[in-house]
Amino acid sequence: MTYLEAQDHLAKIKKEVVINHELAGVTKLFDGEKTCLFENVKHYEMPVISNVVFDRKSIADSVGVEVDKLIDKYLACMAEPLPCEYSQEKPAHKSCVQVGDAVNLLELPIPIHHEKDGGQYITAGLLIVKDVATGKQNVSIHRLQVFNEKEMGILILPRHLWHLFSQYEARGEALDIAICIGAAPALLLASQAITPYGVDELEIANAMLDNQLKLVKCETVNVDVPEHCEIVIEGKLVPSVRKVEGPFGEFPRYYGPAGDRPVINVTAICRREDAIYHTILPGTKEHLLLGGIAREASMLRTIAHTVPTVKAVHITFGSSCRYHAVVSIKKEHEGEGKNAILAAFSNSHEIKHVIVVDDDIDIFDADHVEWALATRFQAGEDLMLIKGSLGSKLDPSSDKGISDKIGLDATLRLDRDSNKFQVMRIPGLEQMKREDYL
Ligand code: FMN
Repeated sequence: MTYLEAQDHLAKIKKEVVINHELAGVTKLFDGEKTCLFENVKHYEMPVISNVVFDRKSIADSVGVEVDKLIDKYLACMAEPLPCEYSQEKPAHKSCVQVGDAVNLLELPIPIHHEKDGGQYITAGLLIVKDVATGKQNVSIHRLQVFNEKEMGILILPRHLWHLFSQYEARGEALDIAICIGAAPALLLASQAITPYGVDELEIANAMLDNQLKLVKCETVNVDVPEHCEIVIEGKLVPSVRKVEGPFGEFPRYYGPAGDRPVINVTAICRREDAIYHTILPGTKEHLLLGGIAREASMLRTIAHTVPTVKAVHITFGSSCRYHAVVSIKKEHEGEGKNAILAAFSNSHEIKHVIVVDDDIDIFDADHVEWALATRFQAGEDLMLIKGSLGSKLDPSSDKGISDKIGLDATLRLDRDSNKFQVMRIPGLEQMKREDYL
């Protein structure tokens, strides 16, 4: 809070706000600009916070680096995670504990965000599970629909949580889970890391936080959670039970459909006395950037295996931080632009359009990228079209996820006529300042 206020990044919403739709609307008004602290939520004592991180700088600041070093730091921490120690202190989130019959999710200010959402959704919970065979934990964020006081539905795409849950389900056993709401941004970012199964994302977060992350044990489940968070919901992912969850307004700004989904039975709710409830409004910069930065890091690493001179990757907001990648390379061999495109596609099935440019182009400036396309790209030579591969099922233009993809190589040929591509320049412009002429 102190940081946000010092940076003038905090909008304190004093007016009474209704939890359904109105809270989402105000969050949207400040999307990309400010964190919203809702101090007066109708029918609830607990304040709500949204847009906790809202641009690249706020994320970089949260892990103590400059924006242009964020991906490097993330990759370094993924390469060398740091095991966490247990805290010896009683954590603040254990000052109010509900167990058994006392558990009541409906007391928390959990919003309905969009018009056709199936109900109230928890969207900013770090879902932690422990693989008891290795002691390593897995952390991920999932949309969680509140069904009643003690039950939630969960969407689990086939990644690491699904991998562990399906083993328990095959044995007819429930999987212990904990959901942490109101944890530090570094933990949210670490939860999105694209790693092999078995890498503990809390250890990545600990590396990002310079070994300051301590854990505490849960009350009713065998899971360790961060010492500092506002609310911890404990529960069991039950085997062989499915209930209808959804629809839900998702990151591409369309609704994900309703379907039969696994169910969590809540066994405890622990919270700070003065807890603040964090919600992530789907499709906002906060939502998109958390996934986008993780994908940029992963794609940079993959492309570097085949094009070592890759400089940076930008997965754009316009593509919901999922579908379009702009890649800059320092081309040293003819054909590397197309190899970078192939590597980008191999990195993520969600990627649909890739543009590769030379390293004199600012890939975070859409006009600059378009200029490269306009003046360095010829479709007959530089366009790669791939038909009928797997894309994102949430892209409504795909056929149940089957999608065409294109790669655009807008790098200059190495044997070009350098006179034709001489970029015009005004001598001395770099040193000139407007104020000196006013
Ligand atoms: N992944 C899902 O499978 N289901 C979801 O409902 C879901 N919702 C998300 C909501 C937000 C706000 C964010 C940032 C991500 C969401 N994700 C969801 C993505 C996963 O959290 C992410 O891919 C994570 O890295 C998966 O971790 P795992 O591979 O360790 O299972």
